[in-house]
Amino acid sequence: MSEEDLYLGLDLSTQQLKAIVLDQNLQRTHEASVIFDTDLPEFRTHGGVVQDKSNLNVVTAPTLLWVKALDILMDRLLVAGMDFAKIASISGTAQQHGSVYWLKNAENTLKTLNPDQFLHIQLNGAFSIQNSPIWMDSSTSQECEILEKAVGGPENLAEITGSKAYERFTGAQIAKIYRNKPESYHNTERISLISSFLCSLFLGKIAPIDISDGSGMNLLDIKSKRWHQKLLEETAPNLKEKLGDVVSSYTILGDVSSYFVDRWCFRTDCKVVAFTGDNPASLIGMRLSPEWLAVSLGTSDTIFLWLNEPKVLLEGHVFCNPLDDEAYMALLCFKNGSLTRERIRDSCANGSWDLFNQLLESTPRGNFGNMGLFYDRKEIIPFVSGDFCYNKRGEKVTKFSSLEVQVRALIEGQFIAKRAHVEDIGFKFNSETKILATGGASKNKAILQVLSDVFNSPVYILDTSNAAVLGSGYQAKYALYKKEKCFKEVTENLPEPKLLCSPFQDVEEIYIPMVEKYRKIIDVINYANC
Ligand code: ADP
Ligand code: XUL
Repeated sequence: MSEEDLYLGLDLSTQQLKAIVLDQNLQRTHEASVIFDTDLPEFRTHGGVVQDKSNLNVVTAPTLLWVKALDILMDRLLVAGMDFAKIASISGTAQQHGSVYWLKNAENTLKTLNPDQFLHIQLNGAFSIQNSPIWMDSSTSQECEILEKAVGGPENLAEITGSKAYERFTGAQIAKIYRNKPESYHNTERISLISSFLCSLFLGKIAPIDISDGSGMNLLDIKSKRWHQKLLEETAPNLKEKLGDVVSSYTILGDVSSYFVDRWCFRTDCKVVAFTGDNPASLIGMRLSPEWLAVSLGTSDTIFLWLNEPKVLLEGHVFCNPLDDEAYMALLCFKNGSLTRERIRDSCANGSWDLFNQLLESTPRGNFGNMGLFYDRKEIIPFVSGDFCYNKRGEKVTKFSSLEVQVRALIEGQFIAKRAHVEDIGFKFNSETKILATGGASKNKAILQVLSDVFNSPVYILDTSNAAVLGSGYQAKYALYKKEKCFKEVTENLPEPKLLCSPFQDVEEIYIPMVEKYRKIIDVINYANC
């Protein structure tokens, strides 16, 4: 290992393929990206995906698009001045749950690629299913029922695999392919997750699925870290052989393939480290440890937690931890995040975040007892939609008495709900708890102050707008040094998160009762929906 060594991280997300190159201090030296819709218009994707016109629940992406994107990305890195011979190791990440179907003999093609030709020319005939189902698909409710029944219900499935059955999860997607296209299924040599598919291109053979991304399939026993036999049998025949064995997320899988050595001048001993899902990679990129709660305020809002023990979650997901085989991580997804905040900003503050913040800051903590819950789209946790506004007497009203009350009701309501659900999964708040805020709305200090108050915890920010791709760069280095150093030591030169907001003294008196009020409201809504 030399001081000159560099680390390559990749992220194949829904809309683009990104690469980042990091030096020994994990500072970026090069970056490149390929936007699917605009850089590869011939695939006719919108937002990187293809929605079936006859059934809007069916959402896929052309597998070859991703291969072609890699051809372009490599060229762009070269144009940016990249000397690939300096790269000591590669790791990567991808949108979770989607699957890639390799046609018989595809592995042989991968092993014998001609360095004079593009990958997409040579892999054109390598897939038995041309369009990969992705995480936005929601067309597999029947298959979900079958999986839950196979193990005695949703709770048992959640205990075994970390999640109850979800339509986007890979098990249900594979089951649907087997039922609808049995011939294509039988012609499939191997099935990869999108992360292990991208890894396979660098490795020159089919890469194993890592346990962390593998936890997003409803097929892996997250405690034994082995495929669950009964669930495999219920899904499709001979599935074990098609999936191959799983590995720890930081496993060094081997040297980069001769294709990359001959075409792009990688060194022959450049290591390929297992690739993982974007949420596990974000946990790495945020350098999360057990006392932290990461709250990402993006298009949708997500909460990440480090777990030392697995838990049974009926709302949310438990994945094997990508840094530590003994540990786990929890992920809670809330669909109504920034887009709902934008809706209220537009109706109350004329589209201005500054005005929105003035309104928010002109109301007191607790909002005079008013409380609002706003779900523009059917929420994931809880499974409800619509606006729910309650005045200080607890009466349901159609709207609040003023714009400022409306704005505070939205922000408090969003964070009160998150606190309730984080408590529900057993997270214990104490004086050590710290919140790491990321995502687009983490720029907004007024919103973060409410987050700090509702959770009664200090809020920090980290300049990691690209946590997933950074995480894969960190993992590339960590895997090489794992025998000598822990993750904290490998990343010790990176800046610490910056403290932005601290909670006011009186917040527990105000927000503990509001969290209880929220629980009652949700019970009533759920009862009415039954
Ligand atoms: P994604 O989850 O798609 O990666 P981002 O994390 O980039 O998205 O977040 C995008 C969102 O950030 C936008 O929808 C926007 O509403 C929100 N945002 C940007 N600036 C602000 C701000 N100053 N205050 C609140 N929200 C903001
Ligand atoms: C997580 C999920 C998405 C995808 C795409 O369960 O479906 O976050 O990983 O980013």
